[in-house]
Amino acid sequence: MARERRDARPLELAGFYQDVVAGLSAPQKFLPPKYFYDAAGSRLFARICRLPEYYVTRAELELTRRHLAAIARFAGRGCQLIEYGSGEGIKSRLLIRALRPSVYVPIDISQAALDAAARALARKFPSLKIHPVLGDFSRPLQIPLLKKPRVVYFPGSTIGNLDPEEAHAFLAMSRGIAARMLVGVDLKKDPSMLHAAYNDAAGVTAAFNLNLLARINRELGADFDLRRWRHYAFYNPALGRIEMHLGSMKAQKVAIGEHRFSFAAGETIHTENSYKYSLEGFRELAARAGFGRAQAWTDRRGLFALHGLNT
Ligand code: AVJ
Repeated sequence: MARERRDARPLELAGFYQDVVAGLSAPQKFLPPKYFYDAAGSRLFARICRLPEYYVTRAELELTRRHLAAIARFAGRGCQLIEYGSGEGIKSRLLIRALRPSVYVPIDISQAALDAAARALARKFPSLKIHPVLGDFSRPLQIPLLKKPRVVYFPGSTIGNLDPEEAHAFLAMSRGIAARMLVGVDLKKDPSMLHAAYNDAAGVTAAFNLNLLARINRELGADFDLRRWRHYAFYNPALGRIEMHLGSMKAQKVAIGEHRFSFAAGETIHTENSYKYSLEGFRELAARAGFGRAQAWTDRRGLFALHGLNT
């Protein structure tokens, strides 16, 4: 017998609430980074992509333009293109123009972003079949499998949010639906350059990080006092990742629904990991996930890589 849900909250909100309570109940408190992207967070992320310190977006766009013909040859014309986190869709347009896929499946956690992107692409490419799917890569999804070859496109170094075991599982799962993958991966580099990219002078990344607490206040009725929290991001060279945290500037308590959470002065909530891989390191990860042949394209400065994985 199905247990009735007592609250009238939509399922999505219930999931958010449960994830927040679970994360803040762990010894090292954490929040899942997928919740950054409400309307305000998505706008802040779009601003991050334009920051002088945040080389990631420009480097990936440059390498995509530079190697577009080779990338299209790798993917194969007329393929089914499945894209995770389609977002603003500038790279998607480039890729679609070059690949001429017969079917395009954009996947995004934001219904608004998905609708806007699908509408814009339908106007640009009237003969392209578009099947948008609402969801995120952290859970298995119902993806319509309509045509071969199928290519999974996972740009933006979103895979960097996963730890290596999760990334391995995601690659292995994707191999089950597509023989080929195009994965954007941020490269290891000078730690001070990484540090600057996540500690921009204009404070946009700090606002992006803090918006997660504002969102919990807005949607879950919590009482985080944003003046008592500070953005804290650093490169952890042993683990090869940027870590973003929110630091509690004094001992304080926060109420969320029936729950009360205590924070010591200087305690942090870990909000995001952003893993960086050497070309070799990512190739090894892909090989362990069952991709036999691999090639990679990089931007001129060697900051970012697009890996073409083939089974
Ligand atoms: C969207 C996950 C690729 O890790 O660089 C940007 C998110 N966080 N600045 C990244 C992010 C802080 C971004 N990804």
